[in-house]
Amino acid sequence: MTTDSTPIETTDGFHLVIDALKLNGLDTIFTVPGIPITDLTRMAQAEGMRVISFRHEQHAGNAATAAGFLTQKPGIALTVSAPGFLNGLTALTNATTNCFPMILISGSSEREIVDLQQGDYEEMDQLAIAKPLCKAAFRVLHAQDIGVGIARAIRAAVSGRPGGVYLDLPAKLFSQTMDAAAGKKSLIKVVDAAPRQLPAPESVQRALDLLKGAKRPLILLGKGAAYAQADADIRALVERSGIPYLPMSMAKGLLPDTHEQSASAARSYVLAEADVVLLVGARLNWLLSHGKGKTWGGDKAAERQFIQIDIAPTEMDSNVPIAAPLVGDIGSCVAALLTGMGSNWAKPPAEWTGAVNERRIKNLAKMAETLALNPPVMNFHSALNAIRNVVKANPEAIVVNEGANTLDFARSIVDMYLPRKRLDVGTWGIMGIGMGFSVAAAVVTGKPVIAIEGDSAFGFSGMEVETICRYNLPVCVVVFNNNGIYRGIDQNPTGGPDVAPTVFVKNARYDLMMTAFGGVGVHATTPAELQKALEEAVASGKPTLINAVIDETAGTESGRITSLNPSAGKKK
Ligand code: ADP
Ligand code: TPW
Ligand code: MG
Repeated sequence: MTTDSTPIETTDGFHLVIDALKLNGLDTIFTVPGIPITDLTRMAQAEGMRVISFRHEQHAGNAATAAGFLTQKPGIALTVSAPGFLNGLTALTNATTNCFPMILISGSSEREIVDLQQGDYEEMDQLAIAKPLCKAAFRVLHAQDIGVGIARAIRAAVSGRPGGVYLDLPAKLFSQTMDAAAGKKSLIKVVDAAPRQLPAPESVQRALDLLKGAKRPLILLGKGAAYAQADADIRALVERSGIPYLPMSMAKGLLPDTHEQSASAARSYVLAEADVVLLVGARLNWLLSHGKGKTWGGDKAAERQFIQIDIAPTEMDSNVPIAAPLVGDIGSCVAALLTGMGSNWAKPPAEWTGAVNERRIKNLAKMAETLALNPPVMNFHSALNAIRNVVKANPEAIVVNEGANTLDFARSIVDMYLPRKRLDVGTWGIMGIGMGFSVAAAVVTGKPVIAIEGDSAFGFSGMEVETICRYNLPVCVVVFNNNGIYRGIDQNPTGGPDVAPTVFVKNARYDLMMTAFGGVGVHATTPAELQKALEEAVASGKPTLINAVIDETAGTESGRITSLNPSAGKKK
């Protein structure tokens, strides 16, 4: 019973949002504050949440995306209305494209005014705009529905194929009040947010039969396999089957890249020659040449058969026929394959594994020779060799990587030893993930982060070095400074005063951007200087930026995806 002297305890929209997130173990928000969410960020911090404030929403969104990949919990990005929301959309869409779980929460203006287009502050029909760009989109209009809204957002983000979810929270919602006890009751603690999905026994048998009959089998691990956190079983599948495997870039480290069954150094050979390919959380999209054509051996492609493990049934046959679809979560599917294989599974013919191994050893020796060269001007190889040494000595460090040549060379040169230690441009090949991913990796794991960045790539999120300094994060950014996009040597054919579109200010000092905010800046012109600075950064955990001067003539146009660029390769 209440009397006048004991007022009913109330809660409001702000607190219900915070309580709903916390109830579901979501304890970190990546954001840029402003109307109408400034108080939400303040109150979240007051309630013990980690609130990481960025300089631009795209990077807050990217941070949430990386957090989702690393933790299997949706990363939370929070933005203001219209422009802030739009700035967050690239990350939301990128998360969805990569099948990583994240929730973009944006404040929005008054529905009544927006819908009549009466010119509200930051007026925009955000829900309609977000819908085609994400896996699911919801709007909450009443405080008592906040619990449901957040529960639905969490389930949509992490169940089935993970993805980005948009949650629209109009300004008015935050100040709505309701009885505190009823508010508490309205919240939902999501039970089993990403339920296991067991594969059908007959699908498992079909896959095993196909694998058993293979003469030249190959396992292809994708970033879905890294996300699934079924590390021990995936390793057991590779080792017990004796099948050579190829990791896609973010699957590197699921088994150490130095593993003798890794076929990375014989990639073109195994893709062209394999007769049965087992895809584990990898799509046959452009990154795998759609499963056909020259990469896959041209005419030989017609005889090849695929087994595909994926949680999304509609992924099957998306590019080429899948002979044995295995639909379910990777953990359950791999476990079922292991059970079916038993203990005396016959290893693949020695003719095949021997041929793969021979090429692997030959190519690794060739690479070692190239890496040992120390040309007078540092190039991609000699600089990456220094980083490769440091990662080898610090396998727990997380590598973030973007650029064109800087990406392609780092992917093949820097070995990874542990799962989920490599974050990069992903399915889109998007520039701008660098600092957002780095901040998230440092915040959610506490481990050292090494960001290997093309000078162009770095520019997309460079202002976030202030964020890195502000939170004193153990991030070392290495800018591969070759004076431009791909190379620094293009000329303006007219001879006019403007430089060529791919060329930047020569000999720029990116290291000074870090010292401007109190971090450590190093100008490195030799691999020895680079290695020493990186070792110190990893050991000290101090925010560091190494300006690594790279031969401006060394790169190639579009790195290794010249085939997608109509002008690539043409001599200018
Ligand atoms: P990569 O770029 O490394 O080749 P992709 O992003 O193309 O990888 O493929 C990842 C695939 O993994 C997606 O098709 C996605 O549906 C799938 N996936 C993600 N998580 C799981 C999971 N837990 N179980 C099964 N499949 C998953
Ligand atoms: C959002 C197009 C692909 S790679 C790249 C651009 C601009 C930069 C390459 O130069 P960088 O690397 O980083 O200096 P390097 O080592 O070759 O010199 N906008 C977005 N995404 C993409 N992918 C581009 C543009 C692009
Ligand atoms: Mg460059």
